[in-house]
Amino acid sequence: MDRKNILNDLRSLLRRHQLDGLIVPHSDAYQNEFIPACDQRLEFLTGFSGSAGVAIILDKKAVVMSDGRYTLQLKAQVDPTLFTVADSTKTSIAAWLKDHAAHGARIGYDPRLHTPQQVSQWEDILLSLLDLVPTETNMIDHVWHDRPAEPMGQVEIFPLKIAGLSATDKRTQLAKHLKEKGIDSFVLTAPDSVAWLLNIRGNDVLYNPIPLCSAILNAHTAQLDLFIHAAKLNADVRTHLGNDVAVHAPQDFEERLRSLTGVVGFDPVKAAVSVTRNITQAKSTSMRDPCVLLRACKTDSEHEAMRNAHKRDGVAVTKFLHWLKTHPTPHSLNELVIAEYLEDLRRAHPSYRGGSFATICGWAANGAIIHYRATQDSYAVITPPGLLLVDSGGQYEDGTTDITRVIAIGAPTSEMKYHYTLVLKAHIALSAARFPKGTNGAQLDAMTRAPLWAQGLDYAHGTGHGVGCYLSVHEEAASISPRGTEPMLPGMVVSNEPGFYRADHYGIRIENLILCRDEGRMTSDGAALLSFETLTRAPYDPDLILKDILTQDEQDWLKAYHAVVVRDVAPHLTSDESEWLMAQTL
Ligand SMILES: [Mn+2]
Repeated sequence: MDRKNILNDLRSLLRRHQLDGLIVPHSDAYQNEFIPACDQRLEFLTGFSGSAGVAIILDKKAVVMSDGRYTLQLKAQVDPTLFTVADSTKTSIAAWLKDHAAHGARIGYDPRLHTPQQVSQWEDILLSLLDLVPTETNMIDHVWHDRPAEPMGQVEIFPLKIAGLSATDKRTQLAKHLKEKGIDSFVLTAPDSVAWLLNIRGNDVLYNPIPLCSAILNAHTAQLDLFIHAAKLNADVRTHLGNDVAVHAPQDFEERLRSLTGVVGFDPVKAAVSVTRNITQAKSTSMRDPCVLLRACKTDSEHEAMRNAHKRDGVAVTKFLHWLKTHPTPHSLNELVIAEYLEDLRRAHPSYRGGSFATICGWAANGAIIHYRATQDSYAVITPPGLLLVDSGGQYEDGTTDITRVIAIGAPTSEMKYHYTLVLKAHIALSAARFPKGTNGAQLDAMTRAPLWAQGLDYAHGTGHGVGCYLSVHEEAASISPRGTEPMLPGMVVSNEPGFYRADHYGIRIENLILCRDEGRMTSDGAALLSFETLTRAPYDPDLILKDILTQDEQDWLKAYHAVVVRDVAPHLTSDESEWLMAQTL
């Protein structure tokens, strides 16, 4: 594939459409985290395969920009004779256009791929300088002759015994909630929201069991228009969807939007500009996707399902840790081989459906790169002594997992142990926290960081994100981060993943998933007291723990956690593995 010819073709196409430039984002029409091959337009055009970024094509110049994580990858993948590269944390689409596009230039963009929030940011800066032109069709698709077909993964029913709430009940509840807010219908553009609402799962993209689709819920009738390729639905799924769900082709979505009347809600972070542009008769109003909070507070049966999935995942991870810690020749291993071994262990269980994201397996200095990913072209061989960081997760038919463990291979230094133990203290602080209802993510984040802050240490990422139940591994729930303004509520499942990174040396992150629960008693001020139940089941590396700097309470927590791991995991291990696991406690 000759990128120079593609770029020439694209530029002549733009000229024919009276456009002086084009914005090409990484995102797809659903703002998905993981996007199908047919929507990898940025990579097709530029060669850059990172998970975030944008290209801007002008007649004589072109740029590809992404954030600091991808500086090296941009240089390696992008042909410098065709594109310059830029750091999107230092410039922006609008700033770059302001500097490089001619005054009055007509710059095209596909309104299906950008949110109103993004476009209004450009307009704030560029409104009087140039013309931002939404294109009728996607310009890249016209020059992408061997573009892969859209995925047609079969939709599956998500069983009621796991969901705990029927799709009819969910729709009724949601419709009532919308009606109370004066909304006549709501446009759901996030596939994970539609999947949750209809108790269905799909097979269209890697790592996330969503069916690519969108929907419009009528708040008065609780009926739903579902826009999805009919080929994805078998007779059982059709029956499951029932008479209150009308199935339409995805290409009918925009026409249906144009026919809506009354007040129509949409989420400005998730819906595309094309959605708001097509709400022509109705009054559109922006609000948060109402599925988000309902989905975040999981049902009792989802909790039970997730507990079971985590026990299974714990067996795979514990077997993995045993293999790694007792490996006779660790120097024969590398990051890719290790990640594959873990994947094989998970795949051994029939309920496993695949990873929940691309495993981060980082040896030594690579562990300090927070979003590190080994590739066939670039990976490290294990050269003990040192630390290995493995952040991975699985999709099981009844739950999603996400776990990080750090493993010492060879003798760790006292500095490594000190840093590991401080991160462990932070991790235990959140696991063992009790707090009144109303406490938000930022407050919990500060509680978690306190043991690190006390020693002048910190980490440059959030402490926890929501996790779906056999859905997205990065789901909105009370985000435990300095920006987390939302209160933690009973039923939410979030990650607990503090870390410490010594650049060029090693990275430490310890991650479990935790479930927020109501303790059934009140604080002295009459607020419900909440706490967490840990779902993840896998030991920590005792070679990295300095017992002396743990308090008695922290040691007790560790003992109790380890006992639970042994109870749930040991029965599924070989006798060697089981003996090894028993010896992992302090
Ligand atoms: Mn995580």
